[in-house]
Amino acid sequence: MKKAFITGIGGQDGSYLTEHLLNLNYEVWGIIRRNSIPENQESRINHLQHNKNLHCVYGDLLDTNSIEKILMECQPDEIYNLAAQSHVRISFDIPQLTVQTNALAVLNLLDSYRKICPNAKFYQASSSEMFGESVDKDGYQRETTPFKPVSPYGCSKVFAFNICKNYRKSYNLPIYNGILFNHESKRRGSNFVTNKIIKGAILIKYGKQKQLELGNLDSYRDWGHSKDYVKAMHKILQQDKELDLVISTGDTRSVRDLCKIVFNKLNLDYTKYVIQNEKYLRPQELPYLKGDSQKAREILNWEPEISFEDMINEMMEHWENILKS
Ligand code: NAP
Ligand code: G4F
Repeated sequence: MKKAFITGIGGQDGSYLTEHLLNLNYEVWGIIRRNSIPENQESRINHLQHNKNLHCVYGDLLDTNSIEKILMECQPDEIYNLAAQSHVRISFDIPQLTVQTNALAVLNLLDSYRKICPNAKFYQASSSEMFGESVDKDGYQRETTPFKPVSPYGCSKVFAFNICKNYRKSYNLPIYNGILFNHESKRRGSNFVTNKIIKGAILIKYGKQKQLELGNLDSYRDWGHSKDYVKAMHKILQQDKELDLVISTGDTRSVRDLCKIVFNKLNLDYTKYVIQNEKYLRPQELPYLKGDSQKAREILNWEPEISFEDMINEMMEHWENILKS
């Protein structure tokens, strides 16, 4: 039985990855922070707690002792570093904590891993936010596109990406980067734009909210489903050769398009309800993301299975059920 250690197990991806690995007969270990919001654990991970192969323990990426204790006890075959301050706009409000968590703590984790279980394979949750304002001439971002990050979050993830590559080469460690484009689900935090729009539109439909305040409606994102993307994470670690791979759908839509689609499904005209509030704008915006995941599709034999339409329907049904109950 293989053992996996997941940081960020209580997050959107951590919870779907745990389900996936338990189904593949892994023993899964993960850390939950002391101050994690219990309601998030309730909707994401608690339904798995009865599984004897799951061990959720208290730990924090900023507390190296807690990490080393768990690594020594668990002795994992695979490590998935998914923990992060993952909100881009908030990274402008708390840049230091963002860098401590997303960059420095990755360096510390790599050192602990190198000391305690260097044979384990290591997955780093890298992000399309690293590309920032960089787009290839054909309108895509891919593995060879230069990084030009435009947020403290993006900068922190570029550091983590680079230090992972540096440790891989310097110490001959099996370290892999997945460069994932945006991915969503009903478990997405409701302050990310997809879930915020869907929840807001449904509250408006049922008369519980009058307007929806958003930031920039004219940025474009390549949105996939988290369930598909955690399968890619696992496939990346099954490769013999260490890799850095882009995972994306290859389609892009604007935030405005998303508003239109969601409100139309509820027979509402979004222009009557959506207003802009400056507090949701970012000091610097990443205007456009569209990923070319050709390399991953060939090497991993992976492709997204859940369509954008089905993902939006699933998320809408989720909020409608919550509201009805
Ligand atoms: P998420 O839902 O925000 O989950 C992040 C998890 O990290 C949360 O469970 C959080 O715990 C935990 N965490 C934060 N700080 C921590 C610390 N100091 N110690 C231990 N745990 C800590 O994010 P996600 O969408 O699942 O994303 C997973 C990873 O992929 C992140 O690294 C993110 O940056 C990256 N990524 C995401 C996307 C995407 O579109 N979703 C795309 C590319 C890359 P609490 O519950 O206690 O806050
Ligand atoms: O949903 P978002 O907050 O996601 P963003 O910034 O693209 O970051 C997500 O994807 C990254 C991968 O590229 C991950 F690395 C990261 O961890 C995170 O998961 O915003 C999407 C777009 C942005 O252009 C934003 O300006 O929506 C725009 N937006 C407009 N109004 C808004 C809002 N975003 C949020 N969160 N809230 C708004 O009111």
